[in-house]
Amino acid sequence: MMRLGIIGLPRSGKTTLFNVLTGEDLPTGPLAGGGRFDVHTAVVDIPDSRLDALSKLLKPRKTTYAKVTYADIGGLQIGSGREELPGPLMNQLEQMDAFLHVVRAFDDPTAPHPLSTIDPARDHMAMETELLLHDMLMVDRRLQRLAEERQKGARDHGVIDREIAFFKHLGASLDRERPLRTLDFSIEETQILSGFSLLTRKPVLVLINLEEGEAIPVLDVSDGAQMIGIQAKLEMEIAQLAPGEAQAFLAEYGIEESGRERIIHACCDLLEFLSFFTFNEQEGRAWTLRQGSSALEAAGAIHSDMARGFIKAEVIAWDELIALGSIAEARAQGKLRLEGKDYKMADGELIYIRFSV
Ligand SMILES: Nc1nc2c(ncn2[C@@H]2O[C@H](COP(=O)(O)OP(=O)(O)O)[C@@H](O)[C@H]2O)c(=O)[nH]1
Ligand SMILES: [Mg+2]
Repeated sequence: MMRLGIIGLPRSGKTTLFNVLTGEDLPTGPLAGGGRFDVHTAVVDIPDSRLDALSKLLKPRKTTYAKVTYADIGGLQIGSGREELPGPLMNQLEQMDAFLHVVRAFDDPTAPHPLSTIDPARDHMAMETELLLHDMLMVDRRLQRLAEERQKGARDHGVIDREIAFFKHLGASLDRERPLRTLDFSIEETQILSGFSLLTRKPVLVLINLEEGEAIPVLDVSDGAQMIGIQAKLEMEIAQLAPGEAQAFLAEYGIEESGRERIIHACCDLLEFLSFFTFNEQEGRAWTLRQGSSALEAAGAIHSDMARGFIKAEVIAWDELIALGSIAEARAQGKLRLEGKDYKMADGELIYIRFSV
């Protein structure tokens, strides 16, 4: 399951966004949180209109959406990265697959900005800098340890020297203010890194929290991050309306996709996830996988037995099935393709696994 951590300066709208994404009703505003360490977590369905269309056609008893975990992580602020982050905060940040970085562009005198003025470019850099500083600290500490190890002769010198060179390379990138997410790592390097919580490795979706009707400012977020505009407060008000009212409201404002859907879809792109679907009489269900995953990995996501006893997969794109009108018709026309275990799954496919254990 995808885990997305909401970060940003105090009063940027993190908790407001969390409410939008999860349907919760946590208190927001100057009296709530205010920069202290504070985490709220919720697991919610990923809305998926493709799954809805398939369920309408195939009529399973129930429909199960893929899930995502959102965590509203308060406590990162200017100066946080200069020393070691408190354990519980570090622990939370480390667990995330990606960050949703909320950057404040709205003005609201009742919720003063911690730096008094509204400056999205400054705030974006400030948070990036905290993450960079934190990673520098981790890299320096590791280099010290490696130097000690080398002196003691604890491990083979060649191995230690390679690791030292690698961490120096990371340090050089950080010194140039290049987040580690902009670097490519070999399998060996990824293994070395697996024991370290380096925060700038994680993908970031920058969410510019706009004033109603305001255009998105031009920010340089080219460092492997992506950016979209949101109106968290308005979205929260919409999310708290009754479903029928919300529809009317969205239509009135000419909003095609709710903020919640837009953000989750941007995250799936950012993290290079794909969705696939399984159906039987009982249940129609959506699953998420890394892009480039095979049919065998898809089977393994459903059940380890299916991977172990994998024979073949029958595969069809969701919209092709909708156009054909039924599984029987798809089969009759030879559109239900028979694929082997190495088949690379594409986004939006319906799959039936043939297996025997
Ligand atoms: N005008 C406006 N106010 C917002 C928006 N998003 C959040 N706020 C307000 O900003 C204040 C701080 O929001 P909150 O979600 O608690 O920020 P957090 O400290 O980052 O969790 C609250 O008073 C919100 O109502 C927005 O999009 N527009
Ligand atoms: Mg908050």
